[in-house]
Amino acid sequence: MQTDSLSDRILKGERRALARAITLVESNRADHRAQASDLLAQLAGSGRQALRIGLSGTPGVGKSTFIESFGMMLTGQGLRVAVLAVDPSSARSGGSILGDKTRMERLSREQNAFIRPSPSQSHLGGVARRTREAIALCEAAGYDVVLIETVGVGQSETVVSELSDLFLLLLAPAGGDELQGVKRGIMEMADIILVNKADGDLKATATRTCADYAGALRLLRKRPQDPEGFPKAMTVSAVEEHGLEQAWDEMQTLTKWRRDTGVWEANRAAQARYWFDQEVRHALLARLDTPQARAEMERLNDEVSQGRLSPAVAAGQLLDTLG
Ligand SMILES: Nc1nc2c(ncn2[C@@H]2O[C@H](COP(=O)(O)OP(=O)(O)OP(=O)(O)O)[C@@H](O)[C@H]2O)c(=O)[nH]1
Ligand SMILES: [Mg+2]
Repeated sequence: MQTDSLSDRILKGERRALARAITLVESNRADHRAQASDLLAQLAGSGRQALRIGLSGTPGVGKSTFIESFGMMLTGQGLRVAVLAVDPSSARSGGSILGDKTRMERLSREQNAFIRPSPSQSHLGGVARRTREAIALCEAAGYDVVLIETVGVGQSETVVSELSDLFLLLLAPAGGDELQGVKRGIMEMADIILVNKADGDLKATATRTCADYAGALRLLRKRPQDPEGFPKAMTVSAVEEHGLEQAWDEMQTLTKWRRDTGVWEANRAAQARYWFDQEVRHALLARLDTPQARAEMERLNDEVSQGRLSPAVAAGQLLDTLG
């Protein structure tokens, strides 16, 4: 009954209902999780899809500033924009929540915007599931664009790229040898590299940096999910709001091409398979994390260390007891 009305309110696009629903999916309480599952099942048929844009970049590169400017531009065009964050390190010194609230001041007052700070979870698997469910809720609530921000610390980019239709990498203007600092794997995930802070004294450096990255991107293997000219590098200034419309044009060009060629659907299907696989793995690992399983593991550990059982036989016995 209760979740019924919540789902109606979400479908109507009520932000408070959406916020409450996200609180349910973020909760560890069993009754909340059950409500969240019901709710997601009810909303699964809404058929609404947003453009999911992943955005990554090292601390201080201007992610929050970019999201504010870019988000304002999108809402200015009449689009509804949701912002979610994936922040695997709950230890991060308040940067994400406090920083974003102040840096996204204009966007947070915007009627057509919804901003949700990162859930404070230390476990990336848990964060991934919650973010995935939060995205589904935002889509059901009728948001046109969902921006998913993550700080560039390695593994979280993979999570975000597996949740996104487009992946943007925000980089800072830098001297020649900085280019090697971007890991190849992250470069390969990017659909568009945005060299931010292309303004004032940094403009010339940003232009040079952008040309360097464009060169590096050309050396990557051509990807089947891309039309001619992608992935590409561009300069933007989040502060002066330059280059944002061009960047949005490129995103739309790429999106249209992927939709027309079936790459979009194939990518979402592959992501669904990826998350199914991840869920199975996490569920299996969770079964090892019970007092009984830990006690049995302890016992078998002794058997193995004293040479009475082989590791393979002991593992088999342990798995049998999990049932
Ligand atoms: N000159 C210039 N400065 C910028 C631009 N965008 C952001 N900055 C500045 O860079 C600093 C960091 O910006 P944020 O938007 O907080 O960066 P962030 O990537 O969100 O940082 P974290 O949340 O700590 O990871 C701030 O002082 C911004 O004013 C830009 O386009 N040009
Ligand atoms: Mg930030």
